[in-house]
Amino acid sequence: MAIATRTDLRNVAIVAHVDHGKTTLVDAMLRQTNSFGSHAHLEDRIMDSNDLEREKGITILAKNTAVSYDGKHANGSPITINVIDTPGHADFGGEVERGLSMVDGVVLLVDASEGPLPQTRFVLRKALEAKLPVILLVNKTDRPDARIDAVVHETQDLLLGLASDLHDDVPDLDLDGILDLPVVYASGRNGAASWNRPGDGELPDNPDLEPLFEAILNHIPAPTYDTELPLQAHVTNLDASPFLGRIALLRVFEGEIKKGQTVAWMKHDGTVENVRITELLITKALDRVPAESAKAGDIVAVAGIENITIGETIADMNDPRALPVITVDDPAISMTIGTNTSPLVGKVKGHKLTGRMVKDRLDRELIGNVSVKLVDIGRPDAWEIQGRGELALAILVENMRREGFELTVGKPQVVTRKIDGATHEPFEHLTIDAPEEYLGAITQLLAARKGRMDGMTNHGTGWVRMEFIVPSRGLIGFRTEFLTITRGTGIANAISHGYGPWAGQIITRQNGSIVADRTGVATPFAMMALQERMAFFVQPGDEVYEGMVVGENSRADDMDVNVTKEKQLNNIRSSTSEVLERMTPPRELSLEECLEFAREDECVEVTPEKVRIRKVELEQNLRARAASRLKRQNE
Ligand SMILES: Nc1nc2c(ncn2[C@@H]2O[C@H](COP(=O)(O)OP(=O)(O)OP(=O)(O)O)[C@@H](O)[C@H]2O)c(=O)[nH]1
Ligand SMILES: [Mg+2]
Repeated sequence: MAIATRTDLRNVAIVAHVDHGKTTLVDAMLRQTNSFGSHAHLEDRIMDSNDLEREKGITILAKNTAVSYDGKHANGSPITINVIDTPGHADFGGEVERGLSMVDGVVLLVDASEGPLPQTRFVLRKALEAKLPVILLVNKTDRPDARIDAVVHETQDLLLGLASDLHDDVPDLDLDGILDLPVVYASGRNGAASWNRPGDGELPDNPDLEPLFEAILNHIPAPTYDTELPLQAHVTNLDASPFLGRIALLRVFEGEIKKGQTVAWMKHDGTVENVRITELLITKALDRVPAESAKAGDIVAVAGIENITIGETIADMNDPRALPVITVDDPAISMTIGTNTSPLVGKVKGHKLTGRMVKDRLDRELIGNVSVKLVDIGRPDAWEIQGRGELALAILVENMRREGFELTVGKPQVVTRKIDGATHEPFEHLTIDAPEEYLGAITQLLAARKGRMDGMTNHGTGWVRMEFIVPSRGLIGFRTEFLTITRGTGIANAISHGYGPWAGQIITRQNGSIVADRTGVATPFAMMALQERMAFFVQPGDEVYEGMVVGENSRADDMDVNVTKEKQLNNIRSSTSEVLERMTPPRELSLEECLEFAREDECVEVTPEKVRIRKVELEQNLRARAASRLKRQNE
């Protein structure tokens, strides 16, 4: 065995809780290594390249970039740093786990004001499990509410806690090494970093990111490999290009891979197929450029292997050796996705309507997205899809909608398990930051959702941090209500807390639905008469159908109404425009809000133009009969 080191290379992932500034920091790293040339115009958060990411302002997919560093810590020859930007939102945890499988160390960002939050814990735990060295970067030191010293201590406590937790599972964990963690202070948005702690709310005393690069070069080990071993590369991510078709991102662990070479593709099912590498690409800043070969340590993309998936191995054809599979946490939330079965289906030409199209699209999602699962529920037109959280599933639906699909989407449910004969459900660890005055209301809200308080700290700033263990089910539809009771000020974050016994019935919505009792067009006259008693989701002129939910009742029960009535309701003659002026504008629900709002007997109709909530059973008579049957059963 002869071990060699790639001193010209580092592979590092940037990990953190959502919004702590990862993507913005990567911008600064790209800019300061002149990765764009002098002419290129650089937008903010350049790595958040897909439409939904830009719209929502969050990272959804882990992505890699490569910068070439030849500053003063490079000792004369440039060093390539592959940087993986990961998403911070808990629903995309699978992306982080996959990102970690490509790198030799992580930069852990922690917001100088918010401190470590649930996803910080999650990513840090994953990094420690993978025995990756950690650099702590306290970010946004410029925030006026920064509390830098306290945040460093909280992070060290978290690290210590996790390390002792992990001690049993990972016996050879290097505790001293972990606790001796380098701390860099930065304001990523200003591209400034320093080893010296700035005052709270101040910029670091150094104008560039040199200390961060220094930390990466000194604390993230250069990739090593065994010069006698054959090619072994792991598929860690997938992409597609209109010209090259499927692209697989590989981390090469041993040996060398060449363009034109025939390699062994070692599949999940245990079979091995010989394939030719028709195109080999390396990443330079934001582009992929053709290359002739790549060596152990490199992160490269290969094209031309049509059905390759994440976690598979590319190996030497004469001596194929598989790498371990990449595992991700199990899904907790499921929902059904099927063809659109509403009477308004297919109103616009060119939409994707058939079960076959839906199924093909879902199958394709499975290939690129390791954190979702597809379950056959024995229907030709609907399937169950499982994912880490509501948002992850909502994003899939949103993407399909933009691709032209019409769908019926069921209410999100939790994925239960039978453990020793008893039903268990997933729980979440929920962390809440909110002004003190809302403490009572928040505790009440969570009690109703079967949450159990697990700790409370008062920062002494008028804000409190509360921690709860709560069934994942209790968090469906939680956000809207939480924001209402805290007047938009509260911050809530949840991560998976494993499975526990079923917590019993949870009532998440107090108000009933207003349901259209016939097909037609909503009229101002009908709506005027009803608006006292409800909040509408539709406006005059909108098409409605029997069984469609058109609003929220101010009382607890459902109510069927005629919103299409044409007759004027009073003696005073008023023009339509006058009536419209006196009407309360409808509440416009986004896709996510619709999914949150829907009850068990409701589902969501999704088309590229509109999202509507509807009853699963559209016909009023059948619904009434089912309801009275249920009532009799409960008596
Ligand atoms: N005050 C301050 N704000 C910053 C700094 N860096 C980033 N921000 C802001 O923080 C917000 C989140 O930044 P992002 O870079 O998208 O954060 P992220 O960690 O990539 O977020 P996710 O990928 O969704 O987890 C943006 O509004 C940034 O403008 C900083 O150094 N100081
Ligand atoms: Mg980001």
